[in-house]
Amino acid sequence: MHLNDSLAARMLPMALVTLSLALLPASLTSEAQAGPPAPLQDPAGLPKLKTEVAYPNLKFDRPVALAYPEDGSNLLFVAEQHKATVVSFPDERDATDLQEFLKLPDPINKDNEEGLLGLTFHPKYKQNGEFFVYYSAKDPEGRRSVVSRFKVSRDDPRKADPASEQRIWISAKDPASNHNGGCIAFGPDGFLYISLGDGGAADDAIFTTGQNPKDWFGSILRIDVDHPADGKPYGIPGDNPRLRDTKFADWAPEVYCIGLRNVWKFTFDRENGMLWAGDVGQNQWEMVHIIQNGGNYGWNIWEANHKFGPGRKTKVDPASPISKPIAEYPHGVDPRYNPDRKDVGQSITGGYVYRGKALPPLAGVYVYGDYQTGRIWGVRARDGQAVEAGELIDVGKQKVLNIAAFGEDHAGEILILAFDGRIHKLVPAGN
Ligand SMILES: [Ca+2]
Ligand SMILES: [Ca+2]
Repeated sequence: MHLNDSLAARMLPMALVTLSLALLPASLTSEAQAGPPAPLQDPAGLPKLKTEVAYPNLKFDRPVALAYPEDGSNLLFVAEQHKATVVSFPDERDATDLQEFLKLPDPINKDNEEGLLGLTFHPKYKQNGEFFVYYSAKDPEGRRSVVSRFKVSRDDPRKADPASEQRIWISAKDPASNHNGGCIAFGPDGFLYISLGDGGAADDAIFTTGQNPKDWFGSILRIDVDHPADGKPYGIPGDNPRLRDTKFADWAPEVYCIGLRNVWKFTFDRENGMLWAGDVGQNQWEMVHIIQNGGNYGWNIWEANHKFGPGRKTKVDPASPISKPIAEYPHGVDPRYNPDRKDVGQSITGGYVYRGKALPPLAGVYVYGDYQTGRIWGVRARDGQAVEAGELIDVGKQKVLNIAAFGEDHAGEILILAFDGRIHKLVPAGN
C-alpha cells in the first residue's frame, strides 16, 4: 500500500519529474536531494487550481468539520470548534440563511486542538434523525473525548434537540490538551469510525500507545452504533481485528488499526469506500495513509518513511507489520519549493478523494493540505500505490489559508474550511 523501492526504481528518473519529494521513500530522499530541482508546482497529470470563497455571504467561527445528511435536503452543516455549535445553510453560492442547529449542552475544553471537533450524520438520518458529534468534554472526572448521539427536533429540521444527547463513547482520561484526533464518519459498512491521537505531548511519551493495541489512543476505532451489546451503548463489528483473527487477541475490541500519531481528519472515497487518513507528524514529517483493517502505521517507531529516534526502543506490535504512508512531506524549508514560498508545512489536514464534476482532471485524486502554510497537494493511487502527486495550487500567488478541514458537498465538490472564517472551493487557475 505504499510506494515501494521497486516501483520507485522503475519510475526514476521520471520520479523526479512526476512525483514530488512527498512520495519518495527514505532510501531515495538523499538521491532526490542531489538531483535537479523537482517541479513541485507542475506535477504531470494534475490540474493547476486556485481557491476562491465558496459562500461569500457566510462566515464561521473556527469551522473544523462539514457534513450533511442523506435526507433529500440541500443543507450543509458546519461544526464551529470553540463556540461548540453546529450551524446549517442551503448549499447555494449566495446563501444567507445561516442558522444554529445545535449548541452543545455540556461544557467543553477550548485549547487549540480541543472543542467540538467531529460531526457526522447517521446513514439513515432521514428515518431516525440521528447525528453524532465528537467533542472535548470538560467533565468533573477530568479531560476526555466524547462521541455523542443527538437527534433532530420533532418539528423543525433546522433545529437539533439538545436534550436528546446520549454519550455513546468516552475516551480514557487524557492529561494533555493536544493529539485528540477528533474525526468521526460512517464507513460504507454502516459502522462509525473514530480517530483518536496518541494522547499528547512529544514522542508518544505519555501513554507509549502507538504500538500498544490494548488501549484506544493512537488508533482509528470502529463501532456499531445501531446494535448495543455487552452493556455498552454500541456493539463491536464482527470483522474488527480482535474478533476476526486470533493474532489480534491483544487488541482492544474497538481498535481498527494502530500506529497513528494524530489523525485529525480521515475520509472515505465515495466511489470505492477506501479509507484515507492524514496523520499529523511530530517535528519533521507529515503523512497520508490508506487505512486497512488491522493495519499498523508505525508511530512511534516511524514518522512517515523515517525512523523516529525516541521510538527506537519501541517494539513493533507482533500482530501487524508496519505499513508506510502513500505520501509524505517535510517540515521546514525545502529549496525545491517555489521561490516565493519555500516553507513546506507543519501540520497536515487530510482531505477527500475528488469525485465531483466541475474539475474532471482531478477525478480520483486525493486532495490534502497543510494547516500552517495553506499548501494543497494531490495524490493519485492505483492498486494502492501512488502514481501521480504534487501541488495543486500556487501558494505564492494567493492568500495563505489556515486549512482546518476539507469538506465535500452533495455533488462531491471539495470545500476548504479555513480559519479566516470562510469556506473556500477549488477552481481552475486559468492563465
Ligand atoms: Ca490529548
Ligand atoms: Ca494504542
